[in-house]
Amino acid sequence: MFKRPSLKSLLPALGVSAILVGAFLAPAAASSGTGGCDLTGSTFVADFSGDGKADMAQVTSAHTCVAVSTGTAFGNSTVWQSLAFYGTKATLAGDVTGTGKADLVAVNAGNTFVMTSTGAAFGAPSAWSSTPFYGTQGTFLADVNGDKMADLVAVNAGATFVMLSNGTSFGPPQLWSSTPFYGTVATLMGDMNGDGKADLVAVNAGATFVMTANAGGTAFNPPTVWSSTAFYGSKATLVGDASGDGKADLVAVNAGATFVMTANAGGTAFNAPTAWSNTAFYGSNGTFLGNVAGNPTRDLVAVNASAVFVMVSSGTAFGAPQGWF
Ligand SMILES: [Ca+2]
Ligand SMILES: [Ca+2]
Ligand SMILES: [Ca+2]
Ligand SMILES: [Ca+2]
Repeated sequence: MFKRPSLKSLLPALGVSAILVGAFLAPAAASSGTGGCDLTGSTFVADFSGDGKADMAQVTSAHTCVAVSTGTAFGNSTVWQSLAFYGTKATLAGDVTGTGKADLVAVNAGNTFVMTSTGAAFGAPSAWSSTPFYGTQGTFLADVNGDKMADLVAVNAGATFVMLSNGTSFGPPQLWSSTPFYGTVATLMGDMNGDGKADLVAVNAGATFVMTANAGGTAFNPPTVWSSTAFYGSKATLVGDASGDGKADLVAVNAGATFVMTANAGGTAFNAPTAWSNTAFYGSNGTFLGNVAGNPTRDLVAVNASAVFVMVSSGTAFGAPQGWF
């Protein structure tokens, strides 16, 4: 989900915004040192400060930095924890404590650690599980039972398991589906039907399937076809509520345009694809969906080596690129 394709930087169409970069970043800033926050490392877009606007975090082997969103830009990136914090199997962001502030989770082969957010810093890492728990097809952090605390989900080739968060630790693994369910193009998670519980999405070359979390939040329902249209992006395929109706949508980022399939009103299938932007827009260090502007819609964020751009969603389209960092 947070893969960092090795892509070239943003296309020339965005060059006009590049002049904003110098205001925030010293040229050739080093990644080492206690205060050397820059755009190196893995990027996460989530609301770490808890004000309703998604922020940007950078996890490096030296420290974790956060640049808080003002709603129209990301502020200075500052050290929130001066420790190395990442998992050998996965590093994930989500609100595991239910405080409204996103935390960081490191999944190792034999245990899982959490750094909780205070809203202005990350606390010291603490062990939340000493059970080996990760998936061969994907490891995700999402609230599958609707209690506002993000849970760990491990997708294997033949089954999907969940470890529920209780706010201070992850519980024992539970079998949530014994149906093989993952996508040949992408496996993603989001609340597709708007019931407050995260669902699994499998994107294949010619169709997209969804396994919704059941009403009781105890297992995944059987898979259903949500679209038989080929739909994925050459640069990124993302899930998030771009339209702002409470149901997550599927976003395909191509080299020259971005398309969206919104979830239908009933939360039972995807509507037909529509173009939301004809601007080339993707990042060399990752492309993300997050409500950085603070409205109900998720915006598109392109993180490059030395600059970050945002296209704010109107609910039916993405606006022109803006320099945010
Ligand atoms: Ca925030
Ligand atoms: Ca939960
Ligand atoms: Ca759901
Ligand atoms: Ca939506």
